[in-house]
Amino acid sequence: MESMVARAGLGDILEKVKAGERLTFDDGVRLYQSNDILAIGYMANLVRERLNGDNAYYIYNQHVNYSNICTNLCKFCAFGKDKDSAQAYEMNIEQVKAKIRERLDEPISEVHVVGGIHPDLPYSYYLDMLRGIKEVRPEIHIQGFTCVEIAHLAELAGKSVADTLEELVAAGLGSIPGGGAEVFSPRIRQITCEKKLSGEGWLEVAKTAHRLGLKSNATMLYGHIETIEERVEHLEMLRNAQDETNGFLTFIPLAFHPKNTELADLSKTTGLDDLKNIAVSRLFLDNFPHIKGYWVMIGPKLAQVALSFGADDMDGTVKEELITKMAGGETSGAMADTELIRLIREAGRKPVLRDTLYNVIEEK
Ligand code: V47
Repeated sequence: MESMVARAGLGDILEKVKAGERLTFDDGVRLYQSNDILAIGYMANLVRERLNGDNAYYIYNQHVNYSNICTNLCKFCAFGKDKDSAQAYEMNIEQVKAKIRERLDEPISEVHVVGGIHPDLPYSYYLDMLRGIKEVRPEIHIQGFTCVEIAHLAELAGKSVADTLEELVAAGLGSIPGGGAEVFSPRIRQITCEKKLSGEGWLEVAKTAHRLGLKSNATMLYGHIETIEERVEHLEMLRNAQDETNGFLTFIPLAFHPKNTELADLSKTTGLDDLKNIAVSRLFLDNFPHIKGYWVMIGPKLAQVALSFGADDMDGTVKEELITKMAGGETSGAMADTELIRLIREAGRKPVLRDTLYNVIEEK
């Protein structure tokens, strides 16, 4: 394998990886430029096994998308709708509670709660939603509201991000999912999501949460109009933030799905680019404990292969995910825990049922 990496012209990077040395911006660019996926994957797997051994994590979870009404209307998103759209919806608190009640007989440990930037739901709605979920299922961990939503809630509340987060935590918030990061580059944001919180703003919310002791995830939406340099810059900004606060748990590369978006003329991502994003992020983000191969976005088959290319987590049972589904995702929906276990075992890894914070619930 090592001679293969050398033949791919990546021998110097392999030396750094073996020595546990940090990769530079240029190393990141070279990795993305190479199509030698086995060489890149071999190196990413070294890091994956150093950090997580043979463990492949999954979670018993549920998604609740409380509303698709959004004022940002990003060009890459098929989920967000204008308030006046015929497809717009919003759940009231009782409807959210009913969603949680529907699945009380399943061993769900986490609910992933995200929506859009709603123009007129009051701040109290969000606090009541958290309290309502906890009323129905007190022990559930609520991973909710992207950094973009948190910044919006702070504005609604007329409070600082820190004070707002403290109130959300008191109402039941457990941690923050990784959405809304997209690509931090101002060029990309200007073209695709002009109204959205800036990259710096996103990072500031995440770091504020970390300083309060909250954990969060991070994502990158790849496969649209971003350059390789913009990808590496995004990863570098995350790595720097993690050096400061050490509050990120997982990085999730998100494969762009073009259908029903304003970028619908672009192609879907390829398997090679999906695996490369997993592997390069594993190599570059040396201070992130976990990399997720999110089966909803890359499909269960590739998510299984990703377990040998840097990923150590597959996400979970999910069910009723709408963001990918609206953008033409073919595999969104539910996955049985038994199927996740089968995929992991067949990949030669050890299935580990985790909670949101990566405490082990059961080794299978
Ligand atoms: O913020 C929007 C992205 C994100 C599209 O933290 C799209 O564990 C692909 O962040 N094609 C939401 N992606 C999903 C997300 C997530 C999912 C699962 C687990 C976690 C976690 C986070 O999806 C959005 C946006 O970046 N997105 N539109 C699209 N057409």
